[in-house]
Amino acid sequence: MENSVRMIGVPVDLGQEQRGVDLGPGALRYAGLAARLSGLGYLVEDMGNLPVPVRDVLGAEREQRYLPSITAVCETVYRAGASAVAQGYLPIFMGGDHSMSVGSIGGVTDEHPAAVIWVDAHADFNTPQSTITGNIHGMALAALLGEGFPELVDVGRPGPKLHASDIVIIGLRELDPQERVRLRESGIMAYTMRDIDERGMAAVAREALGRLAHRTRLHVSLDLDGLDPLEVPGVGTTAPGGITYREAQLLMEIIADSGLLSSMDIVEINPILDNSNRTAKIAVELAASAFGAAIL
Ligand code: 4U7
Ligand code: MN
Ligand code: MN
Ligand code: MN
Repeated sequence: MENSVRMIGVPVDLGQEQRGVDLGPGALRYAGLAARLSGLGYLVEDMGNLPVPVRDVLGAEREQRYLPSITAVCETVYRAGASAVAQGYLPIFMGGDHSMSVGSIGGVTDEHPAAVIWVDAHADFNTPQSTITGNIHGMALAALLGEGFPELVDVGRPGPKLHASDIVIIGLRELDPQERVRLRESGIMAYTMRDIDERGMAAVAREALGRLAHRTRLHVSLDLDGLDPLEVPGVGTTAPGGITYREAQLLMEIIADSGLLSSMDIVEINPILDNSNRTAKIAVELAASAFGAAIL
């Protein structure tokens, strides 16, 4: 894969209610993401943050759950992702909440398809009909498959951006009732915490990559709430019993071995809830492993 990384900040907090995820890009910068990746031999370019409207001035959109602004942000993210890939960069999208992945994954698949490993406690597979909270960060994966708000489905280019067979979810442990039915019917492969407990992360990671072997490019969408909240306190939507730090490292190390990593999201870090930026520091270590930092 390419040797140049482009960091793209997306300080969006409109996909959910909790304040603070908009500070994620800064937290990742302060935790040393650029230096860590340069130390691995990558040329790292930080393009700064994309423009995102501040929630406090969007009063009128509140009852629409900020759909117009989220759509506009995702259009911008899409273009940034598509140009990064076209220019030969490996983009790292620094969220922000998970709604931004509608733009990032759309953008990186603009020219060539990619497989996606979605690391998350949740499936983010709700539609406006199935959701309980109404929060759009819980609808991102559904939109990428062509379901839900048409504005989100059509970000960047019309229609679905992924097939069910292009995706695996790892770390799943919390689904809403209708979302669960939808996910089962979708054919998406999801490795739950039970699978990780029973089989171990190495087996899960290798099988996941095997299922995605029909693609030559791999996007990792890392929602930090996939990890156990005891290890990463700086996330808004916590679910107990998550992936341990070492399991997450092992997953990233096995991903690095595949040589297929072509882009990455790091989302849902909430520095306001964190403990001395621990969550961003862990995210930097996980990104480093995904980009090939080996222990020995
Ligand atoms: B995240 C939830 F109800 N399912 O839809 C919803 F539990 O990007 C959570 O994975 C969604 O953090 C979590 O609001 C979205 C809820
Ligand atoms: Mn998520
Ligand atoms: Mn989540
Ligand atoms: Mn979350």
